[in-house]
Amino acid sequence: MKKKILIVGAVGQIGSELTLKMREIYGGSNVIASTRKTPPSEAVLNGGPFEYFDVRDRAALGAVCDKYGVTHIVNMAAILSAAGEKDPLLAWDINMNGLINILELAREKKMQQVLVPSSIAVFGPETPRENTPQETVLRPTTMYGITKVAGELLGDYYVRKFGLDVRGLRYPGIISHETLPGGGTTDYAVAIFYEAIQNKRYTCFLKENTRLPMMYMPDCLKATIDLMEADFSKLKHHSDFNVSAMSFTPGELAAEIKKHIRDFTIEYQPDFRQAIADSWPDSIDDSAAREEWGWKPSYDLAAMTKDMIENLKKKLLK
Ligand code: AKB
Repeated sequence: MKKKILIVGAVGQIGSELTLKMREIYGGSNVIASTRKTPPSEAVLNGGPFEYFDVRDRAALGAVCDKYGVTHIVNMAAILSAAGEKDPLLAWDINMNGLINILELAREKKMQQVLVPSSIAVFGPETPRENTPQETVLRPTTMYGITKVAGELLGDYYVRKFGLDVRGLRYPGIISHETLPGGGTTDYAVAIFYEAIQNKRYTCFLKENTRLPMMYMPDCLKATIDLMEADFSKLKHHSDFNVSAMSFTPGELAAEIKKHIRDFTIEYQPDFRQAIADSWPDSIDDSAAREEWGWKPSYDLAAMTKDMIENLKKKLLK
Protein backbone atom coordinates (compact mmCIF):
# COMPACT_ATOMS: atom_id res chain seq x y z
CA MET A 1 0.00 0.00 0.00
CA LYS A 2 1.24 3.47 -0.90
CA LYS A 3 2.73 5.54 1.91
CA LYS A 4 1.66 9.13 2.63
CA ILE A 5 4.12 10.26 5.28
CA LEU A 6 3.62 13.33 7.46
CA ILE A 7 6.85 14.61 9.04
CA VAL A 8 6.05 16.79 12.04
CA GLY A 9 8.99 19.07 12.97
CA ALA A 10 10.43 19.01 9.45
CA VAL A 11 12.62 22.10 9.68
CA GLY A 12 14.86 20.97 12.55
CA GLN A 13 18.29 19.38 12.28
CA ILE A 14 17.05 15.84 11.60
CA GLY A 15 13.57 16.62 10.21
CA SER A 16 14.88 18.78 7.37
CA GLU A 17 17.29 16.14 6.06
CA LEU A 18 14.86 13.29 6.69
CA THR A 19 12.26 15.13 4.59
CA LEU A 20 14.64 15.38 1.63
CA LYS A 21 15.78 11.76 1.98
CA MET A 22 12.25 10.40 2.29
CA ARG A 23 11.08 12.44 -0.69
CA GLU A 24 13.93 10.90 -2.71
CA ILE A 25 12.76 7.41 -1.69
CA TYR A 26 8.96 7.73 -1.59
CA GLY A 27 8.36 10.63 -4.01
CA GLY A 28 8.00 14.36 -3.29
CA SER A 29 4.19 14.43 -3.15
CA ASN A 30 4.07 11.50 -0.71
CA VAL A 31 6.06 13.22 2.05
CA ILE A 32 4.28 16.13 3.72
CA ALA A 33 6.62 18.36 5.70
CA SER A 34 5.32 20.52 8.53
CA THR A 35 6.38 22.86 11.28
CA ARG A 36 4.98 25.15 13.95
CA LYS A 37 6.57 28.44 12.89
CA THR A 38 10.19 28.33 11.64
CA PRO A 39 10.29 28.80 7.85
CA PRO A 40 11.76 25.83 5.95
CA SER A 41 14.70 25.82 3.55
CA GLU A 42 13.96 26.30 -0.15
CA ALA A 43 14.67 22.61 -0.75
CA VAL A 44 12.14 21.45 1.86
CA LEU A 45 9.55 24.03 0.76
CA ASN A 46 9.81 23.34 -2.95
CA GLY A 47 10.25 19.56 -2.95
CA GLY A 48 6.70 18.63 -1.89
CA PRO A 49 3.73 19.65 0.27
CA PHE A 50 4.43 21.87 3.28
CA GLU A 51 2.04 22.83 6.11
CA TYR A 52 2.23 25.09 9.17
CA PHE A 53 0.44 23.87 12.32
CA ASP A 54 1.10 23.30 15.99
CA VAL A 55 1.22 19.61 16.92
CA ARG A 56 -0.52 20.47 20.20
CA ASP A 57 -3.61 21.43 18.16
CA ARG A 58 -5.25 18.06 17.49
CA ALA A 59 -7.89 19.49 15.12
CA ALA A 60 -5.23 21.16 12.95
CA LEU A 61 -3.14 17.98 12.89
CA GLY A 62 -6.25 15.94 12.01
CA ALA A 63 -7.17 18.33 9.17
CA VAL A 64 -3.70 17.93 7.60
CA CYS A 65 -3.93 14.12 7.95
CA ASP A 66 -7.33 14.15 6.20
CA LYS A 67 -6.21 16.58 3.48
CA TYR A 68 -3.40 14.27 2.34
CA GLY A 69 -4.71 10.85 3.44
CA VAL A 70 -1.73 10.40 5.76
CA THR A 71 -0.79 6.75 6.47
CA HIS A 72 2.46 7.31 8.46
CA ILE A 73 3.50 10.02 10.92
CA VAL A 74 7.12 10.71 11.85
CA ASN A 75 7.29 12.95 14.91
CA MET A 76 10.46 15.05 14.92
CA ALA A 77 8.94 17.88 16.98
CA ALA A 78 10.62 18.10 20.38
CA ILE A 79 12.17 20.53 22.82
CA LEU A 80 15.63 19.05 23.52
CA SER A 81 17.59 18.66 26.75
CA ALA A 82 19.20 22.08 27.27
CA ALA A 83 16.22 24.11 26.00
CA GLY A 84 13.95 21.91 28.09
CA GLU A 85 15.80 22.83 31.27
CA LYS A 86 15.19 26.51 30.50
CA ASP A 87 11.45 25.94 29.98
CA PRO A 88 10.45 22.54 31.41
CA LEU A 89 6.69 23.09 31.03
CA LEU A 90 7.03 23.96 27.36
CA ALA A 91 9.10 20.78 26.90
CA TRP A 92 6.37 18.74 28.61
CA ASP A 93 3.63 20.46 26.59
CA ILE A 94 5.17 20.00 23.14
CA ASN A 95 6.82 16.63 23.73
CA MET A 96 3.89 14.95 25.52
CA ASN A 97 0.74 16.70 24.26
CA GLY A 98 2.09 16.65 20.71
CA LEU A 99 2.81 12.94 20.98
CA ILE A 100 -0.55 11.95 22.47
CA ASN A 101 -2.31 13.89 19.69
CA ILE A 102 -0.32 11.98 17.08
CA LEU A 103 -0.93 8.59 18.70
CA GLU A 104 -4.65 9.23 19.18
CA LEU A 105 -5.16 10.43 15.59
CA ALA A 106 -3.15 7.52 14.22
CA ARG A 107 -5.31 5.12 16.26
CA GLU A 108 -8.62 6.78 15.28
CA LYS A 109 -7.68 6.99 11.60
CA LYS A 110 -6.21 3.48 11.57
CA MET A 111 -2.87 4.68 10.21
CA GLN A 112 -0.19 2.20 9.24
CA GLN A 113 2.66 3.51 11.41
CA VAL A 114 3.94 6.16 13.80
CA LEU A 115 7.68 6.71 14.23
CA VAL A 116 8.68 8.62 17.36
CA PRO A 117 12.37 9.09 18.05
CA SER A 118 13.60 8.71 21.59
CA SER A 119 17.04 9.67 22.89
CA ILE A 120 19.96 8.70 25.09
CA ALA A 121 18.37 11.32 27.38
CA VAL A 122 16.13 8.52 28.75
CA PHE A 123 19.14 7.37 30.78
CA GLY A 124 20.22 8.92 34.04
CA PRO A 125 23.00 8.86 36.63
CA GLU A 126 21.97 5.43 37.97
CA THR A 127 22.16 3.83 34.48
CA PRO A 128 25.33 1.80 33.73
CA ARG A 129 27.51 4.26 31.79
CA GLU A 130 29.49 1.94 29.56
CA ASN A 131 27.90 -0.17 26.88
CA THR A 132 24.51 0.82 28.32
CA PRO A 133 22.15 -2.13 27.83
CA GLN A 134 18.85 -2.04 25.98
CA GLU A 135 16.94 -2.93 29.14
CA THR A 136 18.22 -0.84 32.05
CA VAL A 137 17.46 1.82 34.65
CA LEU A 138 15.53 4.75 33.11
CA ARG A 139 15.63 7.56 35.68
CA PRO A 140 16.56 10.71 33.71
CA THR A 141 17.18 14.03 35.46
CA THR A 142 16.03 16.34 32.61
CA MET A 143 12.46 17.17 31.57
CA TYR A 144 13.40 16.17 28.01
CA GLY A 145 14.51 12.75 29.30
CA ILE A 146 11.34 12.36 31.35
CA THR A 147 9.18 13.08 28.28
CA LYS A 148 11.22 10.62 26.21
CA VAL A 149 10.80 7.81 28.78
CA ALA A 150 7.06 8.55 28.93
CA GLY A 151 6.98 8.63 25.11
CA GLU A 152 8.62 5.20 24.86
CA LEU A 153 6.15 3.76 27.38
CA LEU A 154 3.20 5.38 25.58
CA GLY A 155 4.37 4.06 22.22
CA ASP A 156 4.64 0.52 23.59
CA TYR A 157 1.25 0.94 25.26
CA TYR A 158 -0.39 1.83 21.91
CA VAL A 159 1.24 -1.22 20.31
CA ARG A 160 -0.04 -3.53 23.05
CA LYS A 161 -3.44 -2.01 23.74
CA PHE A 162 -4.54 -0.87 20.27
CA GLY A 163 -2.33 -2.82 17.87
CA LEU A 164 -0.95 0.46 16.43
CA ASP A 165 2.48 0.07 14.80
CA VAL A 166 4.65 2.50 16.81
CA ARG A 167 8.45 2.48 16.49
CA GLY A 168 11.24 4.52 17.98
CA LEU A 169 14.99 4.66 18.42
CA ARG A 170 17.17 6.34 21.03
CA TYR A 171 19.20 8.87 19.05
CA PRO A 172 22.62 9.79 20.42
CA GLY A 173 24.00 13.28 19.58
CA ILE A 174 23.57 13.84 15.84
CA ILE A 175 26.27 15.59 13.81
CA SER A 176 25.43 17.21 10.47
CA HIS A 177 26.41 20.03 8.14
CA GLU A 178 23.06 21.07 6.62
CA THR A 179 20.81 22.36 9.42
CA LEU A 180 22.15 23.44 12.81
CA PRO A 181 20.84 21.62 15.88
CA GLY A 182 19.16 23.72 18.57
CA GLY A 183 18.68 23.35 22.30
CA GLY A 184 20.64 20.13 22.82
CA THR A 185 23.57 19.16 25.06
CA THR A 186 25.39 17.39 22.22
CA ASP A 187 25.18 20.51 19.97
CA TYR A 188 28.84 21.34 20.72
CA ALA A 189 29.86 18.54 18.34
CA VAL A 190 28.39 20.52 15.43
CA ALA A 191 29.26 24.06 16.58
CA ILE A 192 32.95 23.08 16.95
CA PHE A 193 33.21 22.45 13.19
CA TYR A 194 31.71 25.83 12.23
CA GLU A 195 34.05 27.64 14.63
CA ALA A 196 37.09 25.58 13.60
CA ILE A 197 36.56 26.44 9.93
CA GLN A 198 35.54 30.08 10.36
CA ASN A 199 37.63 31.20 13.38
CA LYS A 200 40.10 28.36 14.11
CA ARG A 201 39.10 28.39 17.77
CA TYR A 202 36.20 27.09 19.86
CA THR A 203 35.10 27.49 23.46
CA CYS A 204 33.39 24.27 24.51
CA PHE A 205 30.54 24.24 27.07
CA LEU A 206 31.48 20.69 28.16
CA LYS A 207 34.68 19.51 29.83
CA GLU A 208 37.50 18.05 27.72
CA ASN A 209 36.92 14.46 28.91
CA THR A 210 33.10 14.24 28.66
CA ARG A 211 32.46 11.13 26.60
CA LEU A 212 29.07 10.91 24.83
CA PRO A 213 27.55 8.65 22.17
CA MET A 214 27.27 10.38 18.76
CA MET A 215 26.18 9.59 15.19
CA TYR A 216 26.72 11.19 11.79
CA MET A 217 23.61 12.28 9.89
CA PRO A 218 23.84 9.73 7.02
CA ASP A 219 23.77 6.96 9.66
CA CYS A 220 20.91 8.70 11.50
CA LEU A 221 18.82 8.85 8.30
CA LYS A 222 19.63 5.23 7.51
CA ALA A 223 18.72 4.07 11.04
CA THR A 224 15.41 5.95 10.93
CA ILE A 225 14.37 4.67 7.51
CA ASP A 226 15.62 1.11 8.15
CA LEU A 227 13.57 0.94 11.35
CA MET A 228 10.55 2.35 9.54
CA GLU A 229 10.88 -0.32 6.83
CA ALA A 230 11.63 -3.21 9.22
CA ASP A 231 9.28 -6.19 9.29
CA PHE A 232 6.95 -5.54 12.25
CA SER A 233 6.61 -9.27 12.98
CA LYS A 234 10.38 -9.49 13.60
CA LEU A 235 10.42 -6.70 16.20
CA LYS A 236 10.57 -7.69 19.84
CA HIS A 237 11.10 -4.08 20.91
CA HIS A 238 9.15 -1.16 19.50
CA SER A 239 9.62 2.38 20.79
CA ASP A 240 13.01 2.20 22.47
CA PHE A 241 15.81 0.79 20.30
CA ASN A 242 19.34 1.66 21.43
CA VAL A 243 21.41 2.68 18.38
CA SER A 244 25.11 3.42 18.46
CA ALA A 245 27.77 4.60 16.02
CA MET A 246 30.70 6.27 17.85
CA SER A 247 31.57 7.79 21.22
CA PHE A 248 34.09 10.55 21.81
CA THR A 249 35.06 13.41 24.13
CA PRO A 250 35.44 17.08 23.10
CA GLY A 251 39.20 16.58 23.52
CA GLU A 252 39.23 13.63 21.10
CA LEU A 253 37.06 15.49 18.57
CA ALA A 254 39.35 18.54 18.76
CA ALA A 255 42.41 16.31 18.18
CA GLU A 256 40.73 14.79 15.10
CA ILE A 257 39.83 18.25 13.75
CA LYS A 258 43.44 19.37 14.28
CA LYS A 259 44.56 16.69 11.79
CA HIS A 260 42.74 18.77 9.13
CA ILE A 261 43.03 22.30 10.58
CA ARG A 262 46.48 22.39 12.22
CA ASP A 263 46.17 25.76 13.97
CA PHE A 264 42.77 24.98 15.54
CA THR A 265 42.61 25.62 19.30
CA ILE A 266 39.98 24.75 21.88
CA GLU A 267 39.26 25.91 25.42
CA TYR A 268 36.73 24.64 27.92
CA GLN A 269 34.16 26.66 29.87
CA PRO A 270 31.61 24.14 31.16
CA ASP A 271 28.11 25.51 31.86
CA PHE A 272 24.78 24.00 33.05
CA ARG A 273 24.90 21.49 30.19
CA GLN A 274 27.84 19.70 31.87
CA ALA A 275 25.48 18.24 34.51
CA ILE A 276 23.17 16.96 31.77
CA ALA A 277 26.06 15.35 29.88
CA ASP A 278 27.36 13.81 33.13
CA SER A 279 24.02 12.05 33.61
CA TRP A 280 24.18 10.33 30.18
CA PRO A 281 26.06 7.18 29.10
CA ASP A 282 29.53 7.01 27.55
CA SER A 283 28.64 4.28 25.09
CA ILE A 284 25.62 2.21 24.05
CA ASP A 285 24.93 -1.49 23.45
CA ASP A 286 22.76 -1.65 20.33
CA SER A 287 22.66 -5.41 19.81
CA ALA A 288 18.82 -5.51 19.82
CA ALA A 289 18.70 -3.09 16.85
CA ARG A 290 21.41 -5.10 15.08
CA GLU A 291 19.56 -8.38 15.64
CA GLU A 292 15.97 -7.26 15.05
CA TRP A 293 16.36 -4.96 12.02
CA GLY A 294 19.96 -5.25 10.89
CA TRP A 295 21.29 -1.89 12.16
CA LYS A 296 24.94 -1.21 11.27
CA PRO A 297 26.56 2.24 11.20
CA SER A 298 29.05 3.34 8.53
CA TYR A 299 30.79 6.41 10.01
CA ASP A 300 33.37 6.52 12.82
CA LEU A 301 35.01 9.64 14.28
CA ALA A 302 37.70 9.91 11.58
CA ALA A 303 35.33 9.41 8.61
CA MET A 304 32.71 11.78 10.06
CA THR A 305 35.28 14.53 10.79
CA LYS A 306 36.77 14.37 7.30
CA ASP A 307 33.34 14.53 5.65
CA MET A 308 32.09 17.34 7.92
CA ILE A 309 35.15 19.49 7.17
CA GLU A 310 34.98 18.90 3.42
CA ASN A 311 31.28 19.77 3.27
CA LEU A 312 31.40 22.75 5.63
CA LYS A 313 34.42 24.24 3.83
CA LYS A 314 32.37 24.20 0.61
CA LYS A 315 29.44 25.86 2.39
CA LEU A 316 31.25 28.40 4.57
CA LEU A 317 34.31 29.40 2.54
CA LYS A 318 32.62 30.14 -0.77
C1 AKB B 1 20.26 16.62 23.11
O1 AKB B 1 21.46 16.87 23.29
O2 AKB B 1 19.37 17.02 23.87
C2 AKB B 1 19.87 15.76 21.94
C3 AKB B 1 19.73 14.32 22.32
C4 AKB B 1 20.90 13.54 22.73
O3 AKB B 1 18.64 13.80 22.26
N1 AKB B 1 20.84 15.89 20.89
